Amino acid sequence: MLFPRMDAIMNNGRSLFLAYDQGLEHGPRDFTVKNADPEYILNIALEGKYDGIILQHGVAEKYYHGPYKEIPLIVKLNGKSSLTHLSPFSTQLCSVERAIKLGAKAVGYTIYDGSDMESEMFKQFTKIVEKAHEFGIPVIAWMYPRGKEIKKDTTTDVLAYSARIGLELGADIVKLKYNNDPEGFKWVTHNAGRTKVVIAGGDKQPDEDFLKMIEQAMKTGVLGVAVGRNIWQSKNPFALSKALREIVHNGKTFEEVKHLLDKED
Ligand code: FBP
Repeated sequence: MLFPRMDAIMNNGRSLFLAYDQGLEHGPRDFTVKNADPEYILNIALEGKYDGIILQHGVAEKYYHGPYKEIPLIVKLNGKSSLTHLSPFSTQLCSVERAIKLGAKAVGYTIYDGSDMESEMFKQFTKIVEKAHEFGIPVIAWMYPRGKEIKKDTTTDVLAYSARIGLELGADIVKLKYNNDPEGFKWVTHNAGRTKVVIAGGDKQPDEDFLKMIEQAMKTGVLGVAVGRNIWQSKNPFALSKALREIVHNGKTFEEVKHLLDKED
């Protein structure tokens, strides 16, 4: 087994990932004419110097070419649409080997802990960890507690349990929702142990509120962020990415970077 090469998706000990798998998860309701085009997103990732672009294998195969290869690719190995209302379950769609052929530097997988189907996802995820680590590829677990017993998915207890499951199952990074409770979230990152934590973005919020949330979250022991709609649904995704990068990678505050938002893309 090789030691997973985390450096390929980190910079100065921090990570900034751009998520673009929502076309499968949510469908075109998230899109405009502009951001439905994967090239638009890849240009944001390239210019914004993201440490990873998260794509499904189909999009990677058709668009991850030429200059875009500079952006480290993270292939999401499972996924589901929002067209069904079955128990939360997201099955594996792409193999680790295919992801590597497409150029992946890391792979991702969503686990709905708390779902009736969690054992199936635990099993698939564990096999992915085994295979990816044979190749020295880090594995990111989207830990999304979901199911009849999960009344609220952002309490500190629920998030800390999710973080811990990620560690127990061999994730190198867990992706979690941030609950706007910095003290509580320190308990969450503590429970992740040597597994690193990145936070998800969620529904679009005003650019300023989004950056303030990230500034706060960065003080809780997280590695960084893996965000999508808050960036590419913004009117100024390029300027916003620059400001975000300053906060995540250079420890700047919202007050120090807000002037960057004045510049229109
Ligand atoms: P956003 O920053 O746009 O919320 O993306 C994060 C993400 O984890 C995506 O990778 C994924 O497509 C989506 O959220 C899943 O969201 P949900 O299952 O909550 O609808």
